[in-house]
Amino acid sequence: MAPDTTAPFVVSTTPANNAVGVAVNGAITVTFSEPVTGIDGTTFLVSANGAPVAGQVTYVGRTATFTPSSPLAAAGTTYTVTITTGVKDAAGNALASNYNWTFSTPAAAGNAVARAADGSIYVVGDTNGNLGVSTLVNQGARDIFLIKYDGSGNVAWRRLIGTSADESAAGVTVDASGGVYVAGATQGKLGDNIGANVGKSDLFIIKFDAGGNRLWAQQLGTTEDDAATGVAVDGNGGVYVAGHTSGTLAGAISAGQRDALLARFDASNGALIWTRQLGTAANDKATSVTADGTGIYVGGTTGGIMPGVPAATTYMGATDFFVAKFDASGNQTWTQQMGTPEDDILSGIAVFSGKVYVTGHTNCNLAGTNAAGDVGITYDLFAVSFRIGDGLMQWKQEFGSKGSEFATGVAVDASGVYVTGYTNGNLADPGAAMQSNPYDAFLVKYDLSGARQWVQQKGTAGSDLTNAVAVDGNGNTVITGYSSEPQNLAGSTAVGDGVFLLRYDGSGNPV
Ligand SMILES: [Ca+2]
Ligand SMILES: [Ca+2]
Ligand SMILES: [Ca+2]
Ligand SMILES: [Ca+2]
Repeated sequence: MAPDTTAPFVVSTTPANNAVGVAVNGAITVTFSEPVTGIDGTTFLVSANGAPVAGQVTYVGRTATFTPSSPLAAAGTTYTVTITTGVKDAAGNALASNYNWTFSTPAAAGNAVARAADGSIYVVGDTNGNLGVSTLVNQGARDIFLIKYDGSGNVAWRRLIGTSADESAAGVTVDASGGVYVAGATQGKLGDNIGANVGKSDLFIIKFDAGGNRLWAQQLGTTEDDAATGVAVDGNGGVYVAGHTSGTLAGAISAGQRDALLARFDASNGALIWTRQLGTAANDKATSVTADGTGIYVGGTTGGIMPGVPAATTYMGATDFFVAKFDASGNQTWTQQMGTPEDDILSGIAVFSGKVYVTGHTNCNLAGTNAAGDVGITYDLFAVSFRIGDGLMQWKQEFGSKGSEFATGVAVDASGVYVTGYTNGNLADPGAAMQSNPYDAFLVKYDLSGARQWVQQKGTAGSDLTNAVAVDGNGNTVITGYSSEPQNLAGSTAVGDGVFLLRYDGSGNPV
């Protein structure tokens, strides 16, 4: 018999090359013309905008599967997959050349939501489209949107803002006078204060009045990537943007790699008052910010020991989280850090009546035992409360199912603490087997002492991913995100391009 000299080749992939709108919970597969060897994490590579994606590779028959460690990013991220020539057939023939393909995730998401004192609701997000509204013009690539709803859920106005480059929205807040602040990142120039983009992505903040008129726009950045992740007002004329920078802000010192940042702007005219850059030699970022009359509270993640933590604090491993309080002058009042040997990722922060509340997710035992019992693999949500005066922890809770829970936001009022996110388990029956459906949206209520009150889980046969929650002071909540089947998401307001809005009363009933 003649020796086998035929190189193996790729027969098919999922997602297909150039696929768009790929569900973020999906696995990536490649099928070969014949059985192969050497297919593993070193020969099956996935990257997002050039950054490696973590995951596990399994191989059965002629098909290899890459399962990402966490869901793919929504909002139009492009992924590149490479199968290298390290893959060989049984006779030792290598793949003739590296095989590459690309795909991208959905083009839109609601990323943040805020409720004004008059009951109106503001939603921000980003889209590659125009929300299906012919009067809105996309300037190119991804733009940000801002929509105002009245208290009855009717659209008051919509804005689509951007440049020919990519924009992303991360935060929205409303001040007592009805001023609306939107923050995010742009690869172009959105700010009125600069002549051109400083380099790569810069952060921006834009103020609108309650009628949707743009009042001012500021852009801040370095020659490296900079982004805002949240925005908050203090009630005293200060507006604050949290985020991260891979460069060095003017007047600051980089601690190494990516650092967290906090910047104060004058709410009346947008003037930059001060910036703070803080971090460790590893990767750090602020993921959220809130404020009250006594301070500004920044939550984020770190790969080291954040400056300002109590002396006994240790870095536990992988990603830990931190909460830092600043005063209006930019002085760091206190900082707390928590974690486990695995991932502990803070995603939301809220303050109410002397306590600050954070949420996120952990794939370890942060507050109790990982619900699925598989440390390092599946995630639970967490909620932790700290005292605002000195940062002393008040309580911590971990909650999950046999699947993974990814918490994305928290809101609090006198009625309780509301945590939102998405799960591929069943939070109403946490011991049940992991569902075969993609992710569902969830909303979990705790009382102010950390006792769990109720759980709402809602989804379609597709992906339903919640990114943010807001509460109105009377326990009425609203959540926003992305659904691949918004028309099938019961009770939702379809915003356009897959963005949804769901409202609940304080008892968890849909309204
Ligand atoms: Ca754009
Ligand atoms: Ca930049
Ligand atoms: Ca750093
Ligand atoms: Ca950790």
